[in-house]
Amino acid sequence: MTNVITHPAWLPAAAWRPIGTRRVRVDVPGTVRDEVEAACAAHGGRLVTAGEADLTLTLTGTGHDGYAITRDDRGTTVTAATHAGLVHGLFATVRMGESAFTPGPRVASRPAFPRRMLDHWDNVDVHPVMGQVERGYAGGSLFWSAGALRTADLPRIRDYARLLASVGINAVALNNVNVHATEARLLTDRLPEIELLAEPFRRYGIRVHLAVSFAAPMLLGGLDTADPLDPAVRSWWALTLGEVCERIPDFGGVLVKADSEGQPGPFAYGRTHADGANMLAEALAPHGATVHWRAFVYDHRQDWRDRSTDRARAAYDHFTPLDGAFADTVTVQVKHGPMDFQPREPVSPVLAAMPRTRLALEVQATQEYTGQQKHVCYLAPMWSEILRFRPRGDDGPPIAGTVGELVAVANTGDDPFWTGHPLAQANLYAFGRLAWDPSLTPAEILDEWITLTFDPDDGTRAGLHDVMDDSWRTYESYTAPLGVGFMVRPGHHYGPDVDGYEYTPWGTYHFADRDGVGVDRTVATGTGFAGLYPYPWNGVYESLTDCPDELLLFLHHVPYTHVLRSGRTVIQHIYDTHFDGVTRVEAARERWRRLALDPDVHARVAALLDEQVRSAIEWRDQINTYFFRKSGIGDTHGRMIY
Ligand code: GCW
Repeated sequence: MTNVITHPAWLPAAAWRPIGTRRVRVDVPGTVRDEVEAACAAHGGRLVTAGEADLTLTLTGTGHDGYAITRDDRGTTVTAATHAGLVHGLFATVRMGESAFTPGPRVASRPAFPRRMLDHWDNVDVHPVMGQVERGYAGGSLFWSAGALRTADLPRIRDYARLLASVGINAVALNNVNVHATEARLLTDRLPEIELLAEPFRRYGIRVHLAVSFAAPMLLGGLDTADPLDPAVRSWWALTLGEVCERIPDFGGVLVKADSEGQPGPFAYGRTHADGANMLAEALAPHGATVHWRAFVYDHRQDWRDRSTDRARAAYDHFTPLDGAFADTVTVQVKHGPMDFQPREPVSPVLAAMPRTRLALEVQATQEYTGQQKHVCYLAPMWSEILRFRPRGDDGPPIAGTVGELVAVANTGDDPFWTGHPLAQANLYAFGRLAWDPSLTPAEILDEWITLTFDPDDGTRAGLHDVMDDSWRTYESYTAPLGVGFMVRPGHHYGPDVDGYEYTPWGTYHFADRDGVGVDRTVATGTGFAGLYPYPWNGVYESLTDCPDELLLFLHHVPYTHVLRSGRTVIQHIYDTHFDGVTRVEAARERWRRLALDPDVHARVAALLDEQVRSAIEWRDQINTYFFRKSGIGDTHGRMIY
């Protein structure tokens, strides 16, 4: 059945009115002209081929995918060197609204990162545990349903591509990095499905990428090895990927999760991850396609009794010795934190330790650990903090100047609101905008999104900011404290379970006992993780007094009576933030009730806020009770702890 998207997110028809009511000239055929033609048909304007125009869109010169907009008495002109640049210039004009047509200073913009990529974790088959989309909280896949391509829904995929292009995204990986048997075949006999999917994305300047299994030569090619140095394996990849690139000339390349959580990889053959990645790069480079190789490699079968292994070190230990060994067309894709997309982690030390490797920063728009699109959690403040972090201190470059690309795990699906929680659309929007321009502030991006999506009056705008601006810190305040992470229910990862992962093989421990809590990752007495950072952060993180409060338990094991930089004890901080977090969610719910918005959006968010309040109370009570029982120390304010 074709699922109709009833809420077109931040590109409602009304947003096109300023363009669609005017005379517009587009000098090149293709998507830009089609968009303008549709806008004019809807709003009464005219697409002209010559003569006077209020708006002219034209290709000129050579270079990057940026654009320039000039506005004077004679009209507005958008210029770009590439068709993709003109698409971005068109959407920038939409964002500007009427002001695009009043004389003003020239606007010139180019993307900070040449590749701005979204990784879908979509399966072709319904996976028995993970479902259609791994960690998907927005309904089913936009691309596949129960084993089959959603061919009838290609128009919706086109709408989706348009939405992504409107925020500057230019690359999409279509399938899950955990590649199961059916999905492995997207490379070979199911390749026609990728050909079909590539078309709507191509229209908007977005290249498609595929997640592939490292064992594909065995799974698909009948070989008895996947050893990256074996000539038969190499030629299988060269032939297979050559065929893919022939059928899809703008194929972006492959994405690989290897030697991680059960996925096959080069370790089985005593080879390095550079050997594996370079083999694929060699096959793809002649066709202008690339390799994304994930650094998320760790031992997920760790003995919890083993205190010498620290999962937070794993990516660093595996990858930094290979700096300089990767081919030019390999991008090593690094999760933002050393563990796994927790609401609060230090920035991964890998990002500062591989200067001779092209790196991508990977963030998680899908809210696996941040409320699963049931809780309001606007993530731009987190991402912005990461991008602004300076691993070498104030004199060194920020992460935004250290990595070459930005990647987000997608939060979209066939839900009528695209993202399950309607307000989670802002995360997708913000990811694209930050990847284009990391100097934008989270509040200004949110403001853009609010304007485009709701066209609100001042009160509604302020209300949306109240509910969303600080929602990530609110989420942090009622979940695992002070950067210790996890404490979620094992498996699905929703809701609290303080000891859920404590005695498991996953390497995610908090070590709480009657005396204290936290992971000693110091060089002096712990796992040495703090020493993986350059100066000054190695010293800051090593020091119990200098370590930022929000990361204290990520880096140190301390008594409950330890006094934080804030002046509060750890135990009192836990109680205070958990009570406060619930109060803030309740206030957000009240604020929301008073907002006048589209009734469908209002009702959906209102229902989700009820769930968020319920869940926040559950978090508060389990965390507070757990630490009260462990420590025996009461709340100085005498509030109810069970
Ligand atoms: O956070 C974990 C998720 C897995 C995911 C993995 C990864 C795709 O729980 O579902 O697998 O990260 O990033 O590879």
